[in-house]
Amino acid sequence: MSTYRFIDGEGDLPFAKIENQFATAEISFYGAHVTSFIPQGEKPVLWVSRQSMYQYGKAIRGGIPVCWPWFGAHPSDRNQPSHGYARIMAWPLVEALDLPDGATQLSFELSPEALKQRVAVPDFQAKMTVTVGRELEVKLYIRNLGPEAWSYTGALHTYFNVSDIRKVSVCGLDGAAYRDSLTGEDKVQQGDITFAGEVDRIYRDTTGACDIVDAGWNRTIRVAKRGSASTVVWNPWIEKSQKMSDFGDDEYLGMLCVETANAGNDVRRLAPGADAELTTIIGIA
Ligand code: TA6
Repeated sequence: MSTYRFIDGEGDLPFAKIENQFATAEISFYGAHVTSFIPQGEKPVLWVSRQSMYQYGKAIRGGIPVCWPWFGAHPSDRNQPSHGYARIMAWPLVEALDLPDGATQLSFELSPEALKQRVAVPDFQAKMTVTVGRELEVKLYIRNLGPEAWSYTGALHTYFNVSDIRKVSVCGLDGAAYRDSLTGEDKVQQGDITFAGEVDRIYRDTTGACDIVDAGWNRTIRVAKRGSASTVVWNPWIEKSQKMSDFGDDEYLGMLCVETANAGNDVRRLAPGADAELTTIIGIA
């Protein structure tokens, strides 16, 4: 029996549901968006807002939105959507595998023609591969099929489920330089990251794993990565939560974003024919 099946989920969007010996998971074809990862015997690892919308044109609020081909605001066109188009477009399934080790692997590809209708981009291949096993591995693979070099930014903008953000710390970024997106200032991280207000930071030259230590649930989530030299940490806290219609006023308490990114000065530039990956590997430590 296969470890995956396809259903019409929230908002009648097509979803893949995965259940194997290691975990359960859910992936929306809309955005190639992982919305759930629950290792056997564990609490959900990913967070999704109770107020999330599931409709074309609006990103699902939570899980792992794919931000590409830019992170944040478009560099020159204010009319373009925040965090690019990948998370608000359909990604057809191209492969579904039950792997020999018992894990499940699904792959999705974005249509270059569909993206070109929205923004000027060269020929490219964009493939999302999600592997659900003891860990969750999510890989964005990009290949430049155009005749010119091409630069992009992006992120796997992961929302993690936590007991109470006030009891959580992020370890592994001590000493890292970061841009504070709230003030525009450049600073250096002193010790572990803790939370007593809105935090929105892009940590530079960070290629290693970091740990989300949740004292409330006595759980540590490890976030490892490949193809990323920047890490974004975000909690909107009270005021910003109240401003987002797809985010409950008090939901900031139960979530934290630790994003595997190509953001800030971590711009990826591909020569013609070159390729790159942006991969996050998530597990319970
Ligand atoms: O990754 C942090 C961030 O860039 C924040 O500044 C905030 O805007 C967040 O992403 C969510 O952005 P969104 O467009 O999904 O509301």
